[in-house]
Amino acid sequence: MKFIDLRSDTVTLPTPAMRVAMAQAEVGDDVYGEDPTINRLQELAASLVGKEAGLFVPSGTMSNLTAVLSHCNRGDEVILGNKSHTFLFEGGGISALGSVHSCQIPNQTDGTLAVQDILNAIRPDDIHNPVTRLICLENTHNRCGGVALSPDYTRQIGELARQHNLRLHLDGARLFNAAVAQGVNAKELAGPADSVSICLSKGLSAPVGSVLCGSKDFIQRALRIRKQLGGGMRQAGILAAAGIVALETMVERLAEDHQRAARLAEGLCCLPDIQADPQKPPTNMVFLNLTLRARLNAREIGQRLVDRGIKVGVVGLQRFRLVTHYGIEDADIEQTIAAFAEVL
Ligand code: TLP
Repeated sequence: MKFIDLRSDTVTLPTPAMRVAMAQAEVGDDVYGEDPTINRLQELAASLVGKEAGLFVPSGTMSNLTAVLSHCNRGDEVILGNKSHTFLFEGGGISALGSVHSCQIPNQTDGTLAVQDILNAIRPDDIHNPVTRLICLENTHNRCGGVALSPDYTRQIGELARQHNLRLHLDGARLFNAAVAQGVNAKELAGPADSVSICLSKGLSAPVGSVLCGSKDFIQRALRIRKQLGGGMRQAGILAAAGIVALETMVERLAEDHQRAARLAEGLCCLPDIQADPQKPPTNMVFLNLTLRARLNAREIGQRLVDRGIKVGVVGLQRFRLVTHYGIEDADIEQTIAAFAEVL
Protein backbone atom coordinates (compact mmCIF):
# COMPACT_ATOMS: atom_id res chain seq x y z
CA MET A 1 0.00 0.00 0.00
CA LYS A 2 1.32 3.46 -0.88
CA PHE A 3 0.84 5.69 2.14
CA ILE A 4 0.13 9.40 2.22
CA ASP A 5 2.72 10.14 4.87
CA LEU A 6 2.11 13.43 6.66
CA ARG A 7 4.03 12.60 9.84
CA SER A 8 6.94 14.84 8.91
CA ASP A 9 8.84 16.41 6.03
CA THR A 10 11.75 14.20 7.13
CA VAL A 11 10.09 11.35 5.19
CA THR A 12 10.77 13.03 1.83
CA LEU A 13 12.66 10.90 -0.68
CA PRO A 14 15.53 12.16 -2.83
CA THR A 15 14.48 13.55 -6.21
CA PRO A 16 15.59 11.91 -9.50
CA ALA A 17 18.04 14.79 -10.00
CA MET A 18 19.55 14.07 -6.59
CA ARG A 19 20.03 10.40 -7.47
CA VAL A 20 21.91 11.37 -10.62
CA ALA A 21 24.05 13.92 -8.78
CA MET A 22 24.83 11.36 -6.07
CA ALA A 23 25.89 8.74 -8.60
CA GLN A 24 28.18 11.20 -10.37
CA ALA A 25 29.59 13.01 -7.30
CA GLU A 26 33.31 13.60 -7.16
CA VAL A 27 34.49 12.55 -3.71
CA GLY A 28 37.52 12.50 -1.43
CA ASP A 29 38.37 12.12 2.25
CA ASP A 30 36.50 14.92 3.99
CA VAL A 31 38.40 14.52 7.27
CA TYR A 32 41.39 15.75 5.24
CA GLY A 33 39.11 18.46 3.79
CA GLU A 34 39.50 16.81 0.40
CA ASP A 35 35.97 16.09 -0.68
CA PRO A 36 35.27 18.62 -3.43
CA THR A 37 31.51 18.07 -3.36
CA ILE A 38 31.30 18.63 0.40
CA ASN A 39 33.45 21.72 0.05
CA ARG A 40 31.10 23.04 -2.62
CA LEU A 41 28.02 22.33 -0.50
CA GLN A 42 29.55 24.06 2.52
CA GLU A 43 30.41 27.17 0.47
CA LEU A 44 26.97 27.25 -1.12
CA ALA A 45 25.12 26.88 2.19
CA ALA A 46 27.28 29.53 3.88
CA SER A 47 26.73 31.98 1.04
CA LEU A 48 22.95 31.44 1.11
CA VAL A 49 22.77 32.36 4.79
CA GLY A 50 25.43 35.07 4.57
CA LYS A 51 28.14 33.42 6.67
CA GLU A 52 31.87 32.92 6.05
CA ALA A 53 31.94 29.15 6.31
CA GLY A 54 29.87 25.98 6.62
CA LEU A 55 30.28 22.48 8.02
CA PHE A 56 28.42 19.43 6.71
CA VAL A 57 27.07 17.25 9.53
CA PRO A 58 24.94 14.12 9.47
CA SER A 59 21.84 15.53 11.20
CA GLY A 60 20.12 18.59 12.60
CA THR A 61 20.60 17.19 16.07
CA MET A 62 24.36 16.92 15.64
CA SER A 63 24.43 20.35 14.07
CA ASN A 64 22.74 22.01 17.05
CA LEU A 65 24.87 20.03 19.50
CA THR A 66 28.05 20.95 17.65
CA ALA A 67 26.99 24.60 17.67
CA VAL A 68 26.22 24.69 21.39
CA LEU A 69 29.48 22.91 22.27
CA SER A 70 31.45 25.22 20.00
CA HIS A 71 30.00 28.30 21.72
CA CYS A 72 29.98 27.07 25.33
CA ASN A 73 32.37 25.72 27.94
CA ARG A 74 31.39 23.06 30.50
CA GLY A 75 28.93 24.53 33.01
CA ASP A 76 27.98 27.48 30.82
CA GLU A 77 24.30 28.21 30.43
CA VAL A 78 22.22 28.47 27.28
CA ILE A 79 18.90 30.32 27.23
CA LEU A 80 16.38 28.52 25.05
CA GLY A 81 12.64 28.06 24.62
CA ASN A 82 10.74 25.46 26.62
CA LYS A 83 9.24 24.23 23.33
CA SER A 84 12.48 24.32 21.36
CA HIS A 85 13.58 21.23 19.50
CA THR A 86 16.97 21.35 21.20
CA PHE A 87 15.35 21.24 24.64
CA LEU A 88 12.58 18.75 23.86
CA PHE A 89 13.81 16.37 21.19
CA GLU A 90 17.58 16.10 21.08
CA GLY A 91 18.01 13.63 23.92
CA GLY A 92 19.25 16.28 26.31
CA GLY A 93 22.53 16.05 24.36
CA ILE A 94 23.79 19.49 25.33
CA SER A 95 23.80 18.49 29.01
CA ALA A 96 24.40 14.74 28.62
CA LEU A 97 27.37 15.12 26.28
CA GLY A 98 28.46 18.71 26.70
CA SER A 99 27.85 19.55 30.38
CA VAL A 100 26.04 22.66 29.20
CA HIS A 101 23.32 23.88 31.54
CA SER A 102 20.02 25.01 30.04
CA CYS A 103 17.70 27.76 31.15
CA GLN A 104 14.31 27.23 29.52
CA ILE A 105 12.02 30.21 29.18
CA PRO A 106 8.50 30.07 27.73
CA ASN A 107 8.11 30.13 23.98
CA GLN A 108 5.34 32.56 23.11
CA THR A 109 2.67 31.26 20.73
CA ASP A 110 4.44 33.02 17.85
CA GLY A 111 7.64 31.05 18.53
CA THR A 112 9.50 33.99 20.01
CA LEU A 113 11.16 34.33 23.40
CA ALA A 114 9.95 37.48 25.17
CA VAL A 115 12.74 40.05 25.46
CA GLN A 116 11.97 40.62 29.14
CA ASP A 117 12.17 36.86 29.83
CA ILE A 118 15.58 36.71 28.17
CA LEU A 119 16.81 39.72 30.14
CA ASN A 120 15.57 38.16 33.39
CA ALA A 121 17.34 34.91 32.54
CA ILE A 122 20.78 36.47 32.02
CA ARG A 123 22.80 35.68 35.13
CA PRO A 124 24.66 38.33 37.08
CA ASP A 125 28.38 37.74 37.41
CA ASP A 126 28.45 35.85 40.72
CA ILE A 127 30.37 32.69 41.62
CA HIS A 128 27.09 30.95 42.54
CA ASN A 129 25.80 31.20 38.99
CA PRO A 130 26.57 29.42 35.77
CA VAL A 131 27.90 31.74 33.11
CA THR A 132 25.21 32.72 30.60
CA ARG A 133 26.84 32.23 27.20
CA LEU A 134 24.31 31.60 24.48
CA ILE A 135 20.76 32.25 23.32
CA CYS A 136 19.08 29.80 20.92
CA LEU A 137 16.18 30.61 18.61
CA GLU A 138 14.35 28.27 16.22
CA ASN A 139 13.01 29.34 12.81
CA THR A 140 10.56 28.04 11.73
CA HIS A 141 9.46 26.97 15.18
CA ASN A 142 8.36 23.36 15.09
CA ARG A 143 6.26 22.95 18.24
CA CYS A 144 4.82 26.45 17.95
CA GLY A 145 3.09 25.32 14.75
CA GLY A 146 5.77 25.94 12.12
CA VAL A 147 5.58 29.67 12.77
CA ALA A 148 8.23 31.90 11.16
CA LEU A 149 10.26 34.42 13.17
CA SER A 150 10.61 37.78 11.42
CA PRO A 151 13.88 39.48 10.44
CA ASP A 152 13.01 42.34 12.84
CA TYR A 153 12.61 40.06 15.82
CA THR A 154 15.80 38.16 15.03
CA ARG A 155 17.69 41.44 14.67
CA GLN A 156 16.36 42.61 18.03
CA ILE A 157 17.58 39.45 19.76
CA GLY A 158 20.93 39.67 17.93
CA GLU A 159 21.41 43.19 19.32
CA LEU A 160 20.39 42.09 22.79
CA ALA A 161 22.90 39.23 22.63
CA ARG A 162 25.72 41.56 21.58
CA GLN A 163 24.88 44.12 24.29
CA HIS A 164 25.22 41.37 26.90
CA ASN A 165 28.24 39.73 25.34
CA LEU A 166 26.27 36.58 24.52
CA ARG A 167 26.27 34.47 21.36
CA LEU A 168 23.15 33.72 19.32
CA HIS A 169 22.54 30.35 17.65
CA LEU A 170 19.66 29.81 15.24
CA ASP A 171 18.20 26.36 14.71
CA GLY A 172 17.14 26.97 11.13
CA ALA A 173 16.19 23.37 10.34
CA ARG A 174 13.41 24.94 8.23
CA LEU A 175 14.94 28.38 7.68
CA PHE A 176 14.04 28.34 3.99
CA ASN A 177 10.38 27.70 4.83
CA ALA A 178 10.54 30.82 7.01
CA ALA A 179 12.20 32.82 4.22
CA VAL A 180 9.76 31.71 1.50
CA ALA A 181 6.70 32.24 3.73
CA GLN A 182 7.72 35.81 4.51
CA GLY A 183 9.15 36.65 1.10
CA VAL A 184 12.52 37.55 2.62
CA ASN A 185 16.06 36.41 1.95
CA ALA A 186 17.42 33.70 4.27
CA LYS A 187 20.41 36.00 4.90
CA GLU A 188 18.12 38.49 6.64
CA LEU A 189 16.92 35.79 9.00
CA ALA A 190 20.35 34.37 9.71
CA GLY A 191 22.36 37.61 9.70
CA PRO A 192 21.93 38.52 13.37
CA ALA A 193 22.94 35.01 14.55
CA ASP A 194 26.54 33.95 15.20
CA SER A 195 25.70 30.48 13.95
CA VAL A 196 22.87 28.91 12.03
CA SER A 197 22.01 25.29 11.37
CA ILE A 198 20.06 24.44 8.22
CA CYS A 199 18.66 21.01 7.39
CA LEU A 200 18.82 19.51 3.92
CA SER A 201 16.75 16.44 4.71
CA LYS A 202 13.43 18.01 5.68
CA GLY A 203 11.33 19.95 3.14
CA LEU A 204 14.36 20.22 0.84
CA SER A 205 14.23 16.42 0.38
CA ALA A 206 17.89 15.45 0.48
CA PRO A 207 18.38 12.05 2.09
CA VAL A 208 20.84 13.10 4.81
CA GLY A 209 22.47 16.07 6.39
CA SER A 210 22.57 19.57 7.77
CA VAL A 211 25.02 22.41 7.39
CA LEU A 212 26.20 24.46 10.34
CA CYS A 213 27.29 27.94 9.25
CA GLY A 214 29.15 30.78 10.95
CA SER A 215 32.42 32.67 10.98
CA LYS A 216 35.64 30.92 9.89
CA ASP A 217 36.84 30.84 13.53
CA PHE A 218 33.59 29.35 14.73
CA ILE A 219 33.63 26.64 12.05
CA GLN A 220 37.23 25.80 12.95
CA ARG A 221 36.09 25.09 16.52
CA ALA A 222 33.03 23.22 15.23
CA LEU A 223 35.27 20.99 13.08
CA ARG A 224 37.02 19.71 16.21
CA ILE A 225 33.71 19.15 18.05
CA ARG A 226 32.21 17.32 15.06
CA LYS A 227 35.23 14.99 15.08
CA GLN A 228 34.83 14.39 18.83
CA LEU A 229 31.18 13.49 18.27
CA GLY A 230 32.15 10.98 15.60
CA GLY A 231 30.67 13.05 12.82
CA GLY A 232 33.78 13.27 10.65
CA MET A 233 32.67 11.44 7.53
CA ARG A 234 34.87 10.37 4.66
CA GLN A 235 33.62 10.16 1.03
CA ALA A 236 30.32 11.74 2.03
CA GLY A 237 30.29 13.89 -1.10
CA ILE A 238 27.79 11.32 -2.32
CA LEU A 239 25.41 12.75 0.28
CA ALA A 240 26.49 16.36 -0.17
CA ALA A 241 25.72 16.12 -3.89
CA ALA A 242 22.05 15.67 -3.03
CA GLY A 243 22.31 18.61 -0.64
CA ILE A 244 23.54 20.86 -3.44
CA VAL A 245 20.57 19.90 -5.60
CA ALA A 246 18.33 20.55 -2.57
CA LEU A 247 19.64 24.08 -2.10
CA GLU A 248 19.68 24.88 -5.79
CA THR A 249 16.30 23.51 -6.82
CA MET A 250 14.05 22.77 -3.86
CA VAL A 251 13.74 26.08 -2.00
CA GLU A 252 11.21 27.97 -4.10
CA ARG A 253 8.81 25.05 -4.30
CA LEU A 254 8.35 25.14 -0.49
CA ALA A 255 5.58 27.69 -1.21
CA GLU A 256 3.53 24.81 -2.65
CA ASP A 257 3.81 22.93 0.64
CA HIS A 258 2.59 26.01 2.49
CA GLN A 259 -0.42 26.34 0.16
CA ARG A 260 -1.29 22.68 0.62
CA ALA A 261 -1.02 23.04 4.40
CA ALA A 262 -3.45 25.97 4.22
CA ARG A 263 -5.92 23.93 2.16
CA LEU A 264 -5.59 20.99 4.55
CA ALA A 265 -6.33 23.17 7.59
CA GLU A 266 -9.25 24.82 5.82
CA GLY A 267 -10.76 21.44 4.86
CA LEU A 268 -10.26 19.87 8.27
CA CYS A 269 -11.60 22.87 10.17
CA CYS A 270 -15.04 22.33 8.65
CA LEU A 271 -15.28 18.91 10.26
CA PRO A 272 -16.97 18.43 13.61
CA ASP A 273 -14.81 17.94 16.71
CA ILE A 274 -11.59 19.22 15.17
CA GLN A 275 -9.84 22.59 15.30
CA ALA A 276 -6.68 23.70 13.53
CA ASP A 277 -4.28 25.54 15.83
CA PRO A 278 -3.63 28.17 14.55
CA GLN A 279 -6.47 28.35 12.03
CA LYS A 280 -4.18 29.33 9.18
CA PRO A 281 -0.91 27.41 9.24
CA PRO A 282 2.06 29.76 8.78
CA THR A 283 4.21 27.28 6.80
CA ASN A 284 4.05 23.52 6.15
CA MET A 285 2.75 22.25 9.50
CA VAL A 286 -0.85 21.78 10.53
CA PHE A 287 -1.53 21.17 14.20
CA LEU A 288 -5.02 19.91 15.06
CA ASN A 289 -6.84 19.60 18.35
CA LEU A 290 -9.76 17.31 18.99
CA THR A 291 -12.58 18.82 20.99
CA LEU A 292 -13.64 17.08 24.21
CA ARG A 293 -16.76 15.86 22.41
CA ALA A 294 -14.77 13.66 20.00
CA ARG A 295 -15.70 10.00 20.48
CA LEU A 296 -12.18 8.71 19.72
CA ASN A 297 -8.80 9.93 20.95
CA ALA A 298 -5.97 10.99 18.63
CA ARG A 299 -4.20 7.62 18.77
CA GLU A 300 -7.37 5.75 17.83
CA ILE A 301 -8.08 8.15 14.99
CA GLY A 302 -4.44 7.88 13.84
CA GLN A 303 -4.80 4.08 13.65
CA ARG A 304 -8.01 4.30 11.64
CA LEU A 305 -6.30 6.68 9.23
CA VAL A 306 -3.41 4.22 8.81
CA ASP A 307 -6.00 1.60 7.85
CA ARG A 308 -7.02 4.04 5.10
CA GLY A 309 -3.45 4.58 3.87
CA ILE A 310 -2.75 7.84 5.69
CA LYS A 311 -0.11 8.47 8.34
CA VAL A 312 -0.31 11.52 10.59
CA GLY A 313 1.70 12.56 13.64
CA VAL A 314 -0.09 11.89 16.93
CA VAL A 315 1.50 14.39 19.29
CA GLY A 316 -0.85 14.27 22.29
CA LEU A 317 -3.99 12.57 23.53
CA GLN A 318 -6.09 15.05 21.55
CA ARG A 319 -3.52 16.51 19.18
CA PHE A 320 -2.10 15.80 15.72
CA ARG A 321 0.67 17.23 13.56
CA LEU A 322 0.40 16.96 9.79
CA VAL A 323 3.31 18.15 7.66
CA THR A 324 3.13 18.81 3.92
CA HIS A 325 6.17 18.24 1.73
CA TYR A 326 7.60 17.23 -1.63
CA GLY A 327 5.65 14.14 -2.73
CA ILE A 328 2.34 15.27 -1.23
CA GLU A 329 0.01 16.39 -4.00
CA ASP A 330 -3.34 18.23 -4.05
CA ALA A 331 -5.24 14.94 -4.40
CA ASP A 332 -3.52 13.59 -1.25
CA ILE A 333 -4.77 16.61 0.69
CA GLU A 334 -8.36 16.04 -0.44
CA GLN A 335 -8.07 12.32 0.33
CA THR A 336 -6.83 13.12 3.83
CA ILE A 337 -9.70 15.52 4.50
CA ALA A 338 -12.17 12.89 3.28
CA ALA A 339 -10.56 10.19 5.46
CA PHE A 340 -10.76 12.41 8.57
CA ALA A 341 -14.43 13.09 7.80
CA GLU A 342 -15.10 9.36 7.59
CA VAL A 343 -13.24 8.46 10.78
CA LEU A 344 -14.45 11.24 13.06
N1 TLP B 1 12.46 17.38 13.82
C1 TLP B 1 11.75 16.14 13.58
C2 TLP B 1 11.54 15.38 14.88
O1 TLP B 1 12.70 15.26 15.59
C3 TLP B 1 10.52 16.02 15.79
C4 TLP B 1 10.43 16.44 12.91
O2 TLP B 1 9.81 15.47 12.43
O3 TLP B 1 10.02 17.62 12.84
N2 TLP B 1 15.55 21.23 14.67
C5 TLP B 1 14.24 21.20 14.36
C6 TLP B 1 13.45 22.45 14.44
C7 TLP B 1 13.64 20.00 13.93
O4 TLP B 1 12.35 20.00 13.65
C8 TLP B 1 14.41 18.82 13.85
C9 TLP B 1 13.80 17.53 13.43
C10 TLP B 1 15.78 18.91 14.20
C11 TLP B 1 16.31 20.13 14.61
C12 TLP B 1 16.68 17.70 14.21
O5 TLP B 1 16.96 17.24 12.94
P1 TLP B 1 17.44 15.72 12.70
O6 TLP B 1 16.20 14.89 12.72
O7 TLP B 1 18.10 15.78 11.36
O8 TLP B 1 18.38 15.36 13.77
